[in-house]
Amino acid sequence: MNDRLKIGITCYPTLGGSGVVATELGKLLAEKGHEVHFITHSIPFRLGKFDKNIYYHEVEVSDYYVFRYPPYDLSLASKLAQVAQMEGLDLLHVHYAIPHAVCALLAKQMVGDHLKVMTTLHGTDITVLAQDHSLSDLIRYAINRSDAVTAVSDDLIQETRETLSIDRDIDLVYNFVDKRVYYPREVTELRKEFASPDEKILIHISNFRPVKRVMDVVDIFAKVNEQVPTRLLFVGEGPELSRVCSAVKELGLSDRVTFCGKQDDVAQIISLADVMLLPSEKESFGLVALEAMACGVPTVGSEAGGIPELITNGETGYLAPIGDTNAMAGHVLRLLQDESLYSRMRQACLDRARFTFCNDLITMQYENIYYRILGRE
Ligand code: GMT
Repeated sequence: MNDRLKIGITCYPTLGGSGVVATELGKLLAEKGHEVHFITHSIPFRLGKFDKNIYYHEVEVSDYYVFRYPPYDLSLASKLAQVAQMEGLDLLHVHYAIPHAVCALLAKQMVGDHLKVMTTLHGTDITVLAQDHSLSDLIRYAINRSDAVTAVSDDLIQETRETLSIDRDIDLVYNFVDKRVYYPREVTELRKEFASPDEKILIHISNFRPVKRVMDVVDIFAKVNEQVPTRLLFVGEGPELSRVCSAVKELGLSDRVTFCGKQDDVAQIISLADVMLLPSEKESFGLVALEAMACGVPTVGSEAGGIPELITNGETGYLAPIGDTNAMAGHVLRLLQDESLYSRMRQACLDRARFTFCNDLITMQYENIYYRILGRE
């Protein structure tokens, strides 16, 4: 390693893909010898075992009676500045412009210009919040003032430029999975508990927000199950869950569908499945599809956002227009009924995950940007 860095990381510690990527990146940087300080409101859920290079600083929110709403953002900014000064941080790597980049920029003003701010965009800032005119100027400010900005897909970069009229450099750094965790697990015995040998298994993992179009998953599954006996595993929870449960019941499919709730060992569950379903309306990247790819499980989903940059249509999965559940069901059936196609695609998945989205490569890309903004290339 050419230079040991002191890095502060802020993310939503309990939120889906962005929290996972931020935490895994911090762990990998610590493994490489950097000193990593997580500054968040609770311990990141994937932080795991103790490491001498990893520190955690909790943001406590003051709740004085004069505050109508406890000011989390101010507490975060003040904690970022404190930790940066106390620990002599070189940079803050924050995930999401709102509120994290805004808070980091405030901390930078308090600490001094030597503290660099790098912002990673994961989607919702741009695809949801930037549509709100009361927030768009603030998001633009956070992006323009950061020392470096990265986005998780080229599609998100283009959308950021168009939505917010931004012309500064934005680096493309794809998400990654740790190949030591995401690989095809040996699940022969466990699989017997979910399906008989003649049955196939489909899986969907999400936070069940409307944008995930989980009802399309039910629709695709019902169509596939009419021709090939199939089981469906749902992993995760969220606002659409009860609607989905009711639909499954109404279709008389309850005995073929398992709602697993939130799960930690995602690689193990994915390894049970034959196909991952991701029919989202919006998806800046689609981390679950990469997790599946690394376990040798192809994805069938929509062409939304950055998904086509991750899934090569016809090689590592199949994509169809958003909402076209007939086409998606057709693709699943083709995969499930053609063994040689399936094993070719499985191998292509393993290769692509290992070479293009590998943890070593992506960690190095982030490190190079850190050194660049610190003038230590
Ligand atoms: O998809 C979500 O609702 C969660 C959100 C998050 O913050 O984790 O996901 C976003 O970031 C992930 C990690 O970069 C991406 O894989 C997801 O595609 C992205 N979600 C959307 O764009 C809707």
